[in-house]
Amino acid sequence: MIPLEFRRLPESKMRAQVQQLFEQLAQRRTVRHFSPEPIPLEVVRQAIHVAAQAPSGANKQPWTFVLVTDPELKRRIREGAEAEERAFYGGRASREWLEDLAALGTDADKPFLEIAPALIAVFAQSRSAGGRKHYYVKESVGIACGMLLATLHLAGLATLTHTPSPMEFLGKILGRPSYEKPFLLIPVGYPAHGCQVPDLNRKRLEEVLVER
Ligand code: IYR
Repeated sequence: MIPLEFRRLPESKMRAQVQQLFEQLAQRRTVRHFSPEPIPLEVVRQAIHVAAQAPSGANKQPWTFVLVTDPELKRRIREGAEAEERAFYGGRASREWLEDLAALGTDADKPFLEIAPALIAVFAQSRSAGGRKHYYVKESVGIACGMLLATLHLAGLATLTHTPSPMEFLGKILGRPSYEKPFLLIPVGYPAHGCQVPDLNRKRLEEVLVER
């Protein structure tokens, strides 16, 4: 054990911080139309380093982030994703699911997988390379992904949480070992000029918070 480094803030500072974060993060929107312009990759690498500070079950840190910028790999990932998405939109998805997606305007075409300058493929490790068990893997990797999305947004970059399903093609294309399962595919970049997003609302605090 070592002493904790912890700085108490005056209440006025606490309020200001949380208000500022609310205003910034409420602005985050999933973007599906990217500009092909390059982005500072060092910022993306640092954002991944931030994500890797997330808490995890027994501190196993059961995540791998693959930063993909190679055009040929992006092309193959698009090909793999679109094959799954065609099956999804062409019959695998229930009618209710397709109804729920209608407002988003999505379909099986995923040009953003080639246009976005970078893709982050996040993998969840069910165990270590040496065979040791990992715990609460989805919770841990989910928290890290939340931190990653928030960081990239605060750093001025747009993201999309893309989950073609199933994603087995990702592990094959990127040469990941069998104990790593694809978790999330995150295109990163600047929004295309004139990019539009669905007009959606977030729930009010009273709808999501219960106090007892
Ligand atoms: N993976 C598909 C479908 C899709 C599913 C959900 I849930 C979304 O919030 C959005 C899309 C696609 O990417 O089009």
